[in-house]
Amino acid sequence: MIDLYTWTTPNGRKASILLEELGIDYTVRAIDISKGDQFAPKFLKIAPNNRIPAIVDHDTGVQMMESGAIMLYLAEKYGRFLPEGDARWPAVEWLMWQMGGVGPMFGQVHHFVKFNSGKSAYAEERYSKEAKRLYGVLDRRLDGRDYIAGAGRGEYSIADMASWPWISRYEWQQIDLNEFPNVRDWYVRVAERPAVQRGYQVPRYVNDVPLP
Ligand SMILES: N[C@@H](CCC(=O)N[C@@H](CS)C(=O)NCC(=O)O)C(=O)O
Repeated sequence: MIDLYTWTTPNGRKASILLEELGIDYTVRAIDISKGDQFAPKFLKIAPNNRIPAIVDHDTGVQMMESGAIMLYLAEKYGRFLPEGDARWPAVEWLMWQMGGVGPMFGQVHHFVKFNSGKSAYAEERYSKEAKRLYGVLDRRLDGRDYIAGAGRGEYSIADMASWPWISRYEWQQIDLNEFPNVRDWYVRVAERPAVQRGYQVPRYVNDVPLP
């Protein structure tokens, strides 16, 4: 049995969407980061960086922070959503692209543009420009493909599950998805998956999955 420590954020939803896709039993432990639950000493023992998501796998004794590591761990453990052979490393590559680019940069857009608008024109411009650039990179990657990684037109994988929850906040980022048609079509394709719909509402309902 796996315990998932999470909240209603893109990084949290990455893990809950994967667990829903895997169809395994797991226990949700809500860490309300708006109330400071992430700083509780008990949580710190599991997640030394004070961030969600984190998991404890009671089958193996593994406890882990960092959403990218959690996704790799679960995909490997259950043998799903990480392509085999030549397609494996591109999936890891695009997972790392999300971890190093999309997550940190979009996070700054949310901070400066959505929640602190008017405080720093420089930061708003810098991070919005970088977010748009990353949308462009993803749009080009998805040209002629249904999914980010995998052979041929692609195979749904943890690379998609990692980026999708960040793209789901396109309104916060003031992005018109119609400017990035390949991203828009992929976003809707992934949004239609029942497991994605369920995982989005963990640990609780905030809003319906946004649709362009
Ligand atoms: N690189 C980490 C980032 C995790 C992260 O930033 N989580 C946010 C929510 S999306 C958080 O816990 N924030 C709490 C805080 O800022 O104190 C991961 O991918 O797991």
